[in-house]
Amino acid sequence: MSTRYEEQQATDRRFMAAALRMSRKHAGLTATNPAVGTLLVSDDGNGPVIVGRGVTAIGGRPHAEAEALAEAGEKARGATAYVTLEPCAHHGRTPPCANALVSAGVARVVGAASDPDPRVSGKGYAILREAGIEVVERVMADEAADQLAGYLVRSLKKRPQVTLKLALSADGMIGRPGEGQIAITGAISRRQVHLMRAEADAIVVGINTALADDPELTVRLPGLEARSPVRIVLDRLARLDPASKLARTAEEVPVFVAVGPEADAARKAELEAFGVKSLATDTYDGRIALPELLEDLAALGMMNVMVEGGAETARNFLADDMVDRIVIFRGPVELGAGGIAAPVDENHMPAGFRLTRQARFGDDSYAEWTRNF
Ligand code: AOF
Ligand code: ZN
Repeated sequence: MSTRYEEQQATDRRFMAAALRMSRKHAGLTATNPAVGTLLVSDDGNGPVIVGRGVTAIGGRPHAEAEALAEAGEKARGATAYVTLEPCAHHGRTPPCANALVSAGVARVVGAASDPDPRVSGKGYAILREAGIEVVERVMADEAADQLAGYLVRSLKKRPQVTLKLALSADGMIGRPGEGQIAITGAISRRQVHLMRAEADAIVVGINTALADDPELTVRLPGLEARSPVRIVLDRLARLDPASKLARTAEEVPVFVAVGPEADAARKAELEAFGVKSLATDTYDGRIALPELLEDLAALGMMNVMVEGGAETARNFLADDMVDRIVIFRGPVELGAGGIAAPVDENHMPAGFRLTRQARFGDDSYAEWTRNF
């Protein structure tokens, strides 16, 4: 027989898991704000019923709580609110969510992650408790931290969370020199990559990859085409080809070139005529200063950046200690001698990374390593 307390805990976890899943709907669409989920659940003795649901709106506002309270109306009175992030306590562009929950007569608030934003940090929960609301913190906190990692990393480190994505052949290569894009992984992996793109705020590649592969770097999943994130090329000398797919689609999906002070002004102007925007960045050792670039991206509100290639770019991000998550898709094909060796693989992870996810996508294996932040 489980106790009432254990039953309550199981119910809380179930609804928090649902709130977390729901919030993913807007992952990658809410910058500068994190994508938060809220469920309002009332129980009149016949079991819990969801009376309101909210996800941080596209563009970041209204906040999740406001959306859920709007749906619930009077039904919020006496309900339990499940919030994946501590409700805000500040008068920003919207009134504080903590106060809105109090005014609506919510009886209980169950929270997952705490908000490191100094305007909120602990104050949101304090407002609720002072109003006599029962507050339970840190329910599914690890899962919430994983999902809100981009926001948390940005708050703590003033840069976005960086995910390094690699597709490796069975013999540990990422490609063959001069051959452009080679299919290493299968269709299911490709769809996963596109889903990851959809949930990111930006995709980064080096200029060599942009020139060799002429990639588009958009989301091409049915129904999610509109969710392509910003595309960024590390292009110290502004060498991106104005005839490239990236430049030619810059009006539809933004393209930035991170250029050094030594970039040719005429080349920059030519790219800008296509709608490509330049991000002036310092350089060192003949390459773009990644910490500075990432700080600029965080200042633009970005929380999740995905690094997609190539080997040199991956190596630079690792060398500068700017990687938080490494994901490896490994396909069954062999590329043979003369291939471009992977900068990192399953058996050679940098210190501090631990295996956090594994899956199989058709004939490919997938694994993800994460570093604590
Ligand atoms: C919430 N619910 O759904 C989100 C929150 O610029 P503002 O006024 O929108 O405030 C941004 C801050 O709000 C952000 O730094 C974070 O602390 C919080 N995000 N809070 O109560 C939400 N997205
Ligand atoms: Zn809020």
